[in-house]
Amino acid sequence: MDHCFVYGTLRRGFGNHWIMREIGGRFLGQATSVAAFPLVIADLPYLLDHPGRGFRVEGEVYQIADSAGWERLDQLEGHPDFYRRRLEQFELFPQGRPVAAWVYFLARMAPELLQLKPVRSFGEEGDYRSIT
Ligand code: PCA
Repeated sequence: MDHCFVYGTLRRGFGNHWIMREIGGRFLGQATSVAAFPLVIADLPYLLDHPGRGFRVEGEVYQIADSAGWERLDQLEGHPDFYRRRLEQFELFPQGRPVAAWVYFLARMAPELLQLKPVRSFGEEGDYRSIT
C-alpha cells in the first residue's frame, strides 16, 4: 500500500511540503477521512486516534514511490513514537472514490489535547499557511 494522506505540515503550502516533493510523492487529490477524528492544533497539528469525535478530516493523498520515501517521512514524523502511521479509509474528491491510505496519528494518549476544539482542516483559521 503506497498511499499517504497528509493533513498538516506536509500539505501544499505548508512548511514540510518540500519533503513530499523531494521524495517524489505524486498528488492524487484532495480527500476526506471516512470516519470522523479529532484534529487539533497545538503549535503542530495532531490527529488523535479517537474515531467518532471531531469531523471528517480534510487533506491530500499522495502516492509514495518507494521505501526510501516512506523512510524519509517516518523519520520526519517520528514514527512510531511521536506520530504513528496506520491505514485508514478516505474518499477522494470530487467523486468520493474510496482509497486506503497511511496517515500519521499522534502516538500517545493525549487527554489534554482532546479538550481542544477540533478543526476540519489544518490552516482553516488562516494563520498557519506558509507565505512561500
Ligand atoms: N505532518 C503530517 C502529520 C502531521 C504533520 O504536521 C501531515 O501533514 O500529515
